[in-house]
Amino acid sequence: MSDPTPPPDSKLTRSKRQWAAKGKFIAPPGAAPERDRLPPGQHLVRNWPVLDLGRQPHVSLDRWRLDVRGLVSRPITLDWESFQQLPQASMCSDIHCVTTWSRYDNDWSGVSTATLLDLAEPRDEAQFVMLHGYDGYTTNVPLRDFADPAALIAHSWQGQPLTREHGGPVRAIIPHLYFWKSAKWISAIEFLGADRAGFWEVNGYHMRGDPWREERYG
Ligand SMILES: Nc1nc2c(c(=O)[nH]1)N[C@H]1C(S)=C(S)[C@@H](COP(=O)(O)O)O[C@H]1N2
Ligand SMILES: [Mo]
Repeated sequence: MSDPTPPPDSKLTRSKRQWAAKGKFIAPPGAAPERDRLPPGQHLVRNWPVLDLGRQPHVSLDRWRLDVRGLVSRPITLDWESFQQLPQASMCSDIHCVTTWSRYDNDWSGVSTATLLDLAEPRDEAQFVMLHGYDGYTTNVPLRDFADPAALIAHSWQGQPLTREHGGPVRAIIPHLYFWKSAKWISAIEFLGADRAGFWEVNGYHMRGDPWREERYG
């Protein structure tokens, strides 16, 4: 039988002593325990699954445009250069897909939705947003959720340009709602006075999609 107690100066003992000194594995004050991070009915994955309608459009940067239209005072069409010249933001957030997988710690960079709201100035009647993708996909979100400080129109993930399968060159990220609300290959942001169902919403999915309330189906 081997001795269960490592000698006091072994490598293991030393590293454990260092962990204790640094408080390793002890959550910093104010940090949420892990169970408060995974919404009900979700399980954690380390990979990043690809989900779409089976069509992954090729959108070259010179042809890429983003329209901001509908109930706004200043409709705008951004090309790649003008999009890159807007103030850039980075945000780390978790993905929660309605098919029950969640993926933690995704570093996104792009343009904050707040920046686009400042530019386009939605009118008072605007209460909802329809996001359109180059593949013909649509998804609706309340304006309040679109305007969330963590929401952005992202061109990068973990410091690298978004791959085409994950919605590159640019996709929406609205991290506090189920991931089907985060339109890939985004082509237009349309402001609406009344809610209108997008692709999955017409097919029975929830109009808002809050994972913490399990708003999976409408
Ligand atoms: N344009 C577009 N955006 C889309 C979809 C799509 O089919 N087309 N699928 C949605 C769904 S159901 C999910 S779960 C996420 C998947 O994103 P991912 O493939 O990067 O994981 O994209 C969402 N955005
Ligand atoms: Mo999804």
